[in-house]
Amino acid sequence: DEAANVPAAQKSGWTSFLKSLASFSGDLSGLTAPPFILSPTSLSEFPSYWGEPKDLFTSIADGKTPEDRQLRVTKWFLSTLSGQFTRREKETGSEKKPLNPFLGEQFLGSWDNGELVLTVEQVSHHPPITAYHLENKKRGIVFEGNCAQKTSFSARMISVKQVGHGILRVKLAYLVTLPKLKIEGLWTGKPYVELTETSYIQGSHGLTSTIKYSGAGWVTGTSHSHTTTITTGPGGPTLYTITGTWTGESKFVKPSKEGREGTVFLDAGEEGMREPISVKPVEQQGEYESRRAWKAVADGIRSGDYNAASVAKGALENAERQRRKDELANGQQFQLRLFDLRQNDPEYAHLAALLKFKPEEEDSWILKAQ
Ligand code: HCR
Repeated sequence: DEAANVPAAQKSGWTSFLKSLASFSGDLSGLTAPPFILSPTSLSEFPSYWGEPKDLFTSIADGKTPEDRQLRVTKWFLSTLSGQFTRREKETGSEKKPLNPFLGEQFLGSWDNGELVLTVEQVSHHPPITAYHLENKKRGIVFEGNCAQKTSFSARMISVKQVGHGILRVKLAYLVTLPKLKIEGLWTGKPYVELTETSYIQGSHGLTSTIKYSGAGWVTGTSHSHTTTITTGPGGPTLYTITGTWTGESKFVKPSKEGREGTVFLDAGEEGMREPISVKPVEQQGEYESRRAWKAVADGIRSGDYNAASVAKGALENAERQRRKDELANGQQFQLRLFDLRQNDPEYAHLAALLKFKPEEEDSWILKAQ
């Protein structure tokens, strides 16, 4: 029985879901999936993974030199990956299909009693694009970005290209590009994520981190592996080489400066290094906040009342469709509440040029002044 992890009553639903995937490319959010694979969490919550290693994030501001800061930014980035890409599989046994945020959906929360604040808004519905802003004002550090996904299906797996970028600002600026992912394990009904190819962190001072991902059956044969180099620029001499897994330990290896070879750079599996975000209780949230807006759907999924979940989801989606129709009829355009669109963002263009990277899109979303 190949689909061993699929509940008996949902096996035929799963098979037709996989068939519909095979003939599909674009945005997965529209596909109806069988209940066992539905997640009660909206994609608008995912930017909280950037803030979970909160101490590593904030300590970027303690970096004394460009090199020291580049190491700290790289360490923070690597430490976010296991939350982003393996958390759900670890906690629930498989990756699941998140709720598709509605236009203007918000996710608001913080760490350290409001010192580190996350603001998220769904800035586009078709295609789905999420904008986020993570800031510790006291320490003068901001990470702001946007993300969208382009999915395609091949060789029994889903390939997800992340579109978008983040810019980290702390004295200088850092462009953070996002890795590609593959969703494997579909046939057995236990989807999980592996990262592939390369992502970069380009500092405005010139230093570049190049993170190469590999999985089981690849170079190292170990899943969730990476080899990261910090160079004086794209293709420049190597200052540090770091290798290991982004879910566990990474070490400095040759060539690395200052006799660091063999020492530990990061243990991403260390307990307590990632703290979940704090959000207001649902009753105190605003009407556009994710957990309030999706409550009935999430409750239905959690309690196994999929009928209630699907009725509530239909109601929300119909109301959204009606809003768009009304806006069209009244000649109005939806106004974002938290972010402003910045087309051809010059800061992004500058950093992308340093990286010698030809971006597909150059739009950014910037948090409105509050
Ligand atoms: C691909 C994915 C939705 C997008 C998720 C992203 C890329 C969102 C931005 C975050 O910063 C990082 C991130 C992590 C997730 O691993 C990734 C999700 C994994 C699965 C999900 C698909 C849309 C679900 C497909 C349905 C399958 C399980 C049948």
